[in-house]
Amino acid sequence: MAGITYEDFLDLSFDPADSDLVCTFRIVPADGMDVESAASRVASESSNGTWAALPTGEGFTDMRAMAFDIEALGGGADADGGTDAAEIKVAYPEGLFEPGSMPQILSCIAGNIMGMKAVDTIRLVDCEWPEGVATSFAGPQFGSSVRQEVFGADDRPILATVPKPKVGLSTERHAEVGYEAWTGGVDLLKDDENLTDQEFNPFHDRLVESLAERDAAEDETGEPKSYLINVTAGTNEMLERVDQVAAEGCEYVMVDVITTGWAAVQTVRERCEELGLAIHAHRAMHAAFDRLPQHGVSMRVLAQISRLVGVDQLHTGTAGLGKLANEDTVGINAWLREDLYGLNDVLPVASGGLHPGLVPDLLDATGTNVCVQAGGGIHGHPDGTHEGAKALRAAVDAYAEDRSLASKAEESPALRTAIDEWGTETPR
Ligand code: CAP
Ligand code: MG
Repeated sequence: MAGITYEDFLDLSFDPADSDLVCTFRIVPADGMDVESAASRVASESSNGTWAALPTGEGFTDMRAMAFDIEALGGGADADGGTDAAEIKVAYPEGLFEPGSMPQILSCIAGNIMGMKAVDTIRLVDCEWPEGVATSFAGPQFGSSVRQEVFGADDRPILATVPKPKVGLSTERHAEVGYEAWTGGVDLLKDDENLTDQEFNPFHDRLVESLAERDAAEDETGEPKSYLINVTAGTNEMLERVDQVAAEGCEYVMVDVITTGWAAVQTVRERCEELGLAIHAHRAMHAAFDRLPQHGVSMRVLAQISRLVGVDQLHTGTAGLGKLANEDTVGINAWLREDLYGLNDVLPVASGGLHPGLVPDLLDATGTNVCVQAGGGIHGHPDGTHEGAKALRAAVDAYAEDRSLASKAEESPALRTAIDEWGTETPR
């Protein structure tokens, strides 16, 4: 090859190798740009091309990506989709990627191309991960096995709750809320995404006091309980917090994986393996990437990345039943569970506007190998947190026993009150 230009990154008869990473993008070309030209620019800029023709030859390894499939989506396919929106596939050679480095991969497949003038919008919709790239990552240390291994919850989802108001509670009050929830039947206390180490509730105090209440709740109920404490911070500080969590005898840490960044999550994953801790991934800020259907990075891809870098539990939405906009919870959960060259699966976490009345429809959609998380749906119970926790646990137990909420409510006044309060409606 004497030199490479954009045209060298498009070949509609190209057959990707098994070792290639294949990405599907949805693009809307800029005015005056045909789909083929836009597709070749995407492949070029995300591998080793640029706007100018480049010399090649000695000392150059051909690391070109190839746009090889173009499917027109047709006029009006999307809200602002223009008439020439298309789905394109691009194959990337394995050698383009540094093994085990998620930042480097994303600088290729979701880097400069997101801002190219050649496209009005571009969305990374899906990735097919080849074995070489996927297994260069550790994947989850435990995955969904935490449900049985930590909690012995064979036939039901595990339950988590986040104290509300989300920030502002004192350490003492936070730990008390944990005790009320744990003894009501919840398995996991969870921090909110913006609670880390603030003056009103310092990290280490919260860790120690919450675990003391956890121990008391375990004694009282005879059930294992645990705590998803939010270690999110700069990487070095986060590692110190992970060490503290292990030293105090907890099983998990929680990380805001998007705001923290994938490199830091990879580093935390290594430390968690040394210490035997599971990682609960909160996805705050994911919607900055995935909310607009035409642009950004899909939640499906963010979930794939989360699995590769090795989180054990990940928020994936509520299958349309909660308070937040969700993208394809069921499809994403299926991907998190399917075989990926022997890497562990990820336990999906359904959260955001859930309450007991939604449990049957939710579990019909997600299955029971999930974590159900409710904040307002527990602490907003008319009789308080403890009764709220009992109501959610009763709803989940009813599902495991193949009984209706109405029949279970006859023996669970807490559930009766929750149903009277919220019915089976999705909150807005
Ligand atoms: C849930 C939650 C979670 C969301 C995040 C909240 O509280 O704590 O942050 O679930 O969304 O603050 O909204 P509620 P997702 O139970 O009171 O709604 O799970 O979709 O990532
Ligand atoms: Mg929250």
